[in-house]
Amino acid sequence: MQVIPVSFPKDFLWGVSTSSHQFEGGNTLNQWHDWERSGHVRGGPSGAACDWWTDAERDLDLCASLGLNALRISLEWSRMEPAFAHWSDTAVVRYRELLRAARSRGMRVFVTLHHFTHPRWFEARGGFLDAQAPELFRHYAKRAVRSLGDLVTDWVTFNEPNVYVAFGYVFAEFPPGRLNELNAALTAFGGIMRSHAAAYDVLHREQPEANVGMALHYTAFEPARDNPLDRQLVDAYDSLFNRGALSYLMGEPLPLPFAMMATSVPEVAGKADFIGLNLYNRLHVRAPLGEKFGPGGLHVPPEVPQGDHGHISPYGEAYPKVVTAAIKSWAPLGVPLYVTENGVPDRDDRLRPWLMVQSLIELRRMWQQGYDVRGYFHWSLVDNYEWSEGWRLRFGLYALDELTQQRTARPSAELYRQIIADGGIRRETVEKYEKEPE
Ligand code: IFM
Repeated sequence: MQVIPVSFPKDFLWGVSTSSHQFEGGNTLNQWHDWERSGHVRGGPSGAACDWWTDAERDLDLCASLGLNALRISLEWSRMEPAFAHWSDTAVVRYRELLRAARSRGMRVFVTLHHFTHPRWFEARGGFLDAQAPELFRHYAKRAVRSLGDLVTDWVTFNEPNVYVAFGYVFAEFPPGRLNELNAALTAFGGIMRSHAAAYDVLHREQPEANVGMALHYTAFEPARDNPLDRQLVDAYDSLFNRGALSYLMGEPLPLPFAMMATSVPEVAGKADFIGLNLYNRLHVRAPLGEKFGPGGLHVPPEVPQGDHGHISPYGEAYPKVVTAAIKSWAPLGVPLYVTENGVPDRDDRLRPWLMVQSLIELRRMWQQGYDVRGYFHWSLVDNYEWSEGWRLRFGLYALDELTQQRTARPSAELYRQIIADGGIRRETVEKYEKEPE
């Protein structure tokens, strides 16, 4: 056995993350299906996705072969409640099969209730702008825990509400496709915080041992120049996008001027048993808005490490140090943290091994310094449908041919398997991936 200079605790969770719309296939009752059909997605529709609704078991076998002891999936609300107040037993039967199949392969399953998609009927009411949204979400959470609660206790109410509102109400990349509507974005965010609080309460009421959290995207923002304007814009992004949910959970107001536009949700304070961090990128920020730069002055310098390029914009700089920044930023909440997503779009597997090794080294350093970080979930097991980029960005440890559904391991799959089997990273691996790939 090689020397393991980077080792992890015995009970550390090693997983992969997935989501319903990106993996199941055939989800035609949600707002994303309508968005795809109206031609908004550049890289094709989700179609059969990774075919999980008929055969997730094939991929669960891959998870087992990697030695995973954890898995993150999401429930598709539009399958659970296809029409308002009409609950589907078929969906429950399939999710029960899936959860049993994962558990029998040794995985603890974290279940997300909302991962960007919801029923068409809910969107028609205004989504999280609807004053009734928390009540509707509470019913859904109750149905989930009552029908699946004997198989799962780890619940993620929302995936990346910060991305959901930014892309849906500011950048027009996700449904409902609204542009530069910061007020609506903040109102929807407030609605999500209220819905989280409602779900948190009902999950705990129905299942006293429930472990309920939320998964937030955290991006490292860097001033493009050493000037006060760039730094101010960085602060604004950081306090709103990265730490908006943290302010709510800490019972603190958002910084000005956002506090004046935001909904106050005092009932959400303290309602998180853990936080999931989804960690990928660094973006450079340049103010005032220049023509050469993306929305809001965001910019990815061409010389930084980057994976697959989006149809129009770059995905972002692959940046392992975001792990440290995010953990330090969220530590004041005082609850356990999990890296619920980390990865890079990388068809050729050029950056992925380096990113995985360096991110894990950062994570382990944080843990050694006393930060309570309990697990790592790679995004993702196989290539999957990447929202407005369709099939263009390839995030899988396994390559997927979405037409034949054939899976082919990328070298990173073997690397992850080895790290998990060793419970750490071998010296030769640390040395091999010390430097950013050219
Ligand atoms: O695919 C997404 C996922 O749905 C949410 N977090 C980021 C991933 C990669 O962009």
